[in-house]
Amino acid sequence: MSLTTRLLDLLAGGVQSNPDGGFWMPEAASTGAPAVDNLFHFILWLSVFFFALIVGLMVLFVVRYRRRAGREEPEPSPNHNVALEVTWTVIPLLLVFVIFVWGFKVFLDLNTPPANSYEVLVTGQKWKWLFTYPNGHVDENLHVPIDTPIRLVMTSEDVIHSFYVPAFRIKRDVVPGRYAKAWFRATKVGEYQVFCAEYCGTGHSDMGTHVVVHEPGGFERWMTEVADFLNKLPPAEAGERLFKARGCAQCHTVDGGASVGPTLKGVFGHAVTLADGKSVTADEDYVRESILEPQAKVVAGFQPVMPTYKGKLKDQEITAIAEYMKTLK
Ligand code: HEC
Ligand SMILES: [Cu+2]
Repeated sequence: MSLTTRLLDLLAGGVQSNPDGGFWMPEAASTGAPAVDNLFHFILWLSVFFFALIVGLMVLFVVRYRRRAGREEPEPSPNHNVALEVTWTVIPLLLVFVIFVWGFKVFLDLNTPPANSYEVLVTGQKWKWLFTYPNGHVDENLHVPIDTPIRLVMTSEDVIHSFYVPAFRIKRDVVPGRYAKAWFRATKVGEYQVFCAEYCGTGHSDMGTHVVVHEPGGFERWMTEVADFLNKLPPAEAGERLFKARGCAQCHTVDGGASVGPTLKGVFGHAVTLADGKSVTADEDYVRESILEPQAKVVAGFQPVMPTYKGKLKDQEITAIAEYMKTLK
């Protein structure tokens, strides 16, 4: 530890970033986290110190110099004391400079990904996160290798979301029509909670998912395993995976309960009543159309809020989902 960080730690009241977290702080599992924590603790303890000093003196003076019987009126105080005024201006000014320079450095570090970062595309959408890898694999969890800089390029399909990983101390608003960027380097193998930190509608609190940090070599093994599941698994099982991974499960149950959308249990092969009063039999073509053009036939009793999956699901994937729906009797 260099002398400056030592001094800063001393200033921070000896409170350092604790990798396991504590009562106040979540776990710290990225290279950026200790810097954020140290600055936070510095500002916290500085504020505690001045709060105690100012309020303490105030209380002391109020008690000590209160009006009491038999005491003379005090002399009028001088209305100026240059030395005192310069002191209480210059010290806070210096402290604010320190906070600015320190904070700006941390801010720059948090916003400058190393040049060789591994890039993952993040899509926020009502109400899930999707992570797209360089090889085209899409996942609902963010899998990353340990000790590797990961650059996230994030955008939203609909409203403003906010990508928040407390253990990495990163939080970025994800706005439709533009790209938000963030980066981190994970330092501990494990699973870390992801939140959406911007209220984005009814399902906002369902937008939790996980960052899975793999041990060296584990990420590559995971990737080869998942990248090819469409060809390896039986279609119905692949369909089940897609159903969960692509966020269908956010709006559809498979156990008979209605949610934002109708349950998909017992739909396939049966008659469906549409909002315009007509009735259709749910076959492969109907499922395909429901996925690609959800508004073409709207199920009676539901709002037409399903997003289209045109360009997002391949034919083989849609077939797999239809096969999966056949198993939901
Ligand atoms: C934002 C919520 C939402 C998401 C996400 C969603 N759906 Fe839907 N879905 C709906 C709603 C609402 C309806 C009913 C209205 C309509 O037909 O458009 C519906 C209707 C359907 C139907 C017709 C059901 C029936 O009873 O006839 C199918 C099939 C379907 N969705 C499949 C899917 C699949 C597969 C996915 C994932 C790739 C998916 N949905 C994702 C909301 C959603
Ligand atoms: Cu959200």
